[in-house]
Amino acid sequence: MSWMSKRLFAAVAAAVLVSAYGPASASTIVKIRYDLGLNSPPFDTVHIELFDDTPATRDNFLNYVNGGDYNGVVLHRLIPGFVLQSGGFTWNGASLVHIPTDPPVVNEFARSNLRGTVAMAKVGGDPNSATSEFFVNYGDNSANLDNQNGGFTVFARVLGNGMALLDAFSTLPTFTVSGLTDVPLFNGNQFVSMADVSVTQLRIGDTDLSGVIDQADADLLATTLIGGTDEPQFDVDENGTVNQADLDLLNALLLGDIDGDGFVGITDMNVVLTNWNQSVPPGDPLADVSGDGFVGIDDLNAVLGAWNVGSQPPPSAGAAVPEPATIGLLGLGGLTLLRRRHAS
Ligand SMILES: [Ca+2]
Ligand SMILES: [Ca+2]
Ligand SMILES: [Ca+2]
Ligand SMILES: [Ca+2]
Repeated sequence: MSWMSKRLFAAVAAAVLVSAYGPASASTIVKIRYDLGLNSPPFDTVHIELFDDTPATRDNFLNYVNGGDYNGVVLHRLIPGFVLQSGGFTWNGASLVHIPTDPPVVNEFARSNLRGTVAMAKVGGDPNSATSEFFVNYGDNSANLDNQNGGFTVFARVLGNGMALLDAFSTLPTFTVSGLTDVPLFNGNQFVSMADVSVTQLRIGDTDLSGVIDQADADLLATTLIGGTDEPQFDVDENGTVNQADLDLLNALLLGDIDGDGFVGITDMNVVLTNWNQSVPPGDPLADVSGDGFVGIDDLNAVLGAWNVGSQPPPSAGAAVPEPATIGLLGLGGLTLLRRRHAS
């Protein structure tokens, strides 16, 4: 083993100790994918994290989400620098009509209406009147919205670079449609609608929320260690703080995740075992994690070193997912056997 790979695997071993931390309580994440028609920016999805300290508001919002009620709902009120409001109206071909609403939810104002937070809209003069409509705060609206009408209940925040997309919306011209005075439209005639609003699972380590875990996520995490963040996808070891240990663990994951599914497990080990004792061309990434041109114990150690790190993507229909405990036993048994073979 070269000096470099010794250093590498020492780092991996250190990362394994860190992964012994238990997972923190998972927050609820809702993904909002916008239908942008032909006007597609580089991305179209925003993730918001729901707060647990406004439970009635959270559950009310989730009722609409899980009922599919927000799908097709348009952005209907844009005030640049102030708010972007949605959650109320769909276009029926002739006018904007309000979606059916559940009974109003009790006001739970607790957090400030700061930039990037999401709050419930309500009827003037009635603090407990929020139903389906919500808005994103473009700026620090605390001086106004924390006091008006009992305070507007902040129940979520925009994650990652989601505000970049919402900021882009704020440049759209607005029109009066069906009596609503500030409706943003593309090309003067195209609504911005929410194509899909659904509860989703954040993949820990997918720091840029792209859906795949790769070097870009490690690069972003490295930057974040300087800039600071408390977003859950950055906290790879799920201990509540983001620091070097998370970067070490993410790097270990990238090393051991040979098949690139964002999780280090049995499928990665199988790639190593299938190619065991084979010489491979220099730089061939297949199984030869250590890059020494040979698939052997160092590559297996990389997989074991990050074992069970990452989050497994949802299994495709019919695919069997082995129990983690069983995987661990198989893996360790295989290691003992292979070490013996290697030494002889
Ligand atoms: Ca990613
Ligand atoms: Ca951490
Ligand atoms: Ca994998
Ligand atoms: Ca190797």
